[in-house]
Amino acid sequence: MSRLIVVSNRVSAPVDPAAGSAGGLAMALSAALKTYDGLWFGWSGETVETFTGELKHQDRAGVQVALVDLEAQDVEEYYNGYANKTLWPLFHHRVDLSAYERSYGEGYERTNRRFAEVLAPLIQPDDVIWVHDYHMIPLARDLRRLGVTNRIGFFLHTPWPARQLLVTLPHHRRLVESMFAYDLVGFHTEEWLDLFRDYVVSEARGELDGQGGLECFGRRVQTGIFPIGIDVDGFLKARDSAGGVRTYDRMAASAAFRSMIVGVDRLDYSKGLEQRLLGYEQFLHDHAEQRGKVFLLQVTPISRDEVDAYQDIRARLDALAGRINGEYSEMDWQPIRYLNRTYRRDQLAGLYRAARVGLVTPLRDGMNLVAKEYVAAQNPDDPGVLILSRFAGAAEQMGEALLVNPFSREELSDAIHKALTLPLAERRRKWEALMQVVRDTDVAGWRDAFVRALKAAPISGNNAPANAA
Ligand code: GDG
Repeated sequence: MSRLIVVSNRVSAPVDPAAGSAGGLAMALSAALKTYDGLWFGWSGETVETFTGELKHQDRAGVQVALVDLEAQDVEEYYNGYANKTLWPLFHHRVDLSAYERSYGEGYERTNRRFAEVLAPLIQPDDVIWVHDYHMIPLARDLRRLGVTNRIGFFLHTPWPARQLLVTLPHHRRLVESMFAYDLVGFHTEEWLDLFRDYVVSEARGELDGQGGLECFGRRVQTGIFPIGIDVDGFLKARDSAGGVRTYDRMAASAAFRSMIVGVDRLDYSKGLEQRLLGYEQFLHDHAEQRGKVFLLQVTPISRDEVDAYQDIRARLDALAGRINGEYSEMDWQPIRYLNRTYRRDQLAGLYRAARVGLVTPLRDGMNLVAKEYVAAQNPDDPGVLILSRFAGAAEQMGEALLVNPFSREELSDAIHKALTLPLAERRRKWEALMQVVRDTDVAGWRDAFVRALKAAPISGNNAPANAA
């Protein structure tokens, strides 16, 4: 049996899986690595004066992990720079926020080369390599340059941007060309794959081969759609655990005679948090009869605080939540509870269950797992209603949610009102259809489908493994 090597910028294999704090993706990849006797490789999160390439090997509950430290300059240019200031905003259609500096591009290339140089000696002839996300797009090209001929797959967790926006990136062609060093490139949705194809065909003059493959730059790459999901059984267990039930009880008591609306998002401009608060404000304005009867609980852990754009949006959200609360609060009621902190997974599950409405309104999102978690946590006899942005990848599968355009505060207001007043029979019908989707697309199925497709991908001449049949 061939080994699986997972590569991602940060390695999230939990030290103590029983603690239940690791997300579904971390658990699913860890389980696969145990089955396939594999290895998880990435940045340690530590910085050093001078890059040495020295590997730190760890055994995390049976999962082998190999970590490498980066130089401060690498972190600044590759991680904070090119990955989070250039590609992340661009891939989320925020060209206005996408900052490009030559040093970022150089740092990105250099750091990926370093990752490749450290990883290559660990690779054995039969290994299958699975690279994750926008931090490491050129990695396969750099591994090929070092003579690695194994099967290498890439999965993008974010959206792929429209061609007209991607061309604003200096050296966009080089970035896309590097994706043709993979054997398989996967996206969450048909829409992201279509946009990728559009670039390849219209900008780079490539061709579709009619079998899910694309030919361009003298190479061929297989493509596929792999919608990610959650660990449904694990999440239900968390919901029904002592911590999950305690949180549910606490929140149900806190929401007595009131309906709770819940939002859970990293503090990120792609999540549409400002627009969400404005939509909720519009709802309070449009439906005076609902004031005092609902509240919005918004859990928003701080993320990427080193990047200016994140500090800006944080300040704007603080001001907005404060303004709305100042304007609408009563002595015994506050319309928004805005929390910049994280909770354990079992607490989140209990929280979702106690919420009458799940408000998931990103402006653009690769998939969005909160939508699936909210659905999974509901009580089948009395389920809440999911309001979902049509611009989340999840909307491609979750058409039974109340789909909204998050840029329209009136539409958000109408959807909140509809969700709060939807009859029980209709809530149940919607929930059953959505829960089926959540079950049909769980994270283990996603992982297995990708690995299967990678092993089955036709090998392009240049990449052919020495031992290919
Ligand atoms: C990227 C793509 C794609 C949030 N707050 C807490 C907490 N969370 C957990 C949620 C959920 C996860 O973080 C967030 O996942 P999302 O999918 O919503 O969003 P991103 O972080 O942007 O993820 C996205 C995903 O990759 C997978 O491919 O779906 O489109 O952007 O699981 O529950 N978890 C805990 N405490 C918190 O306070 N424990």
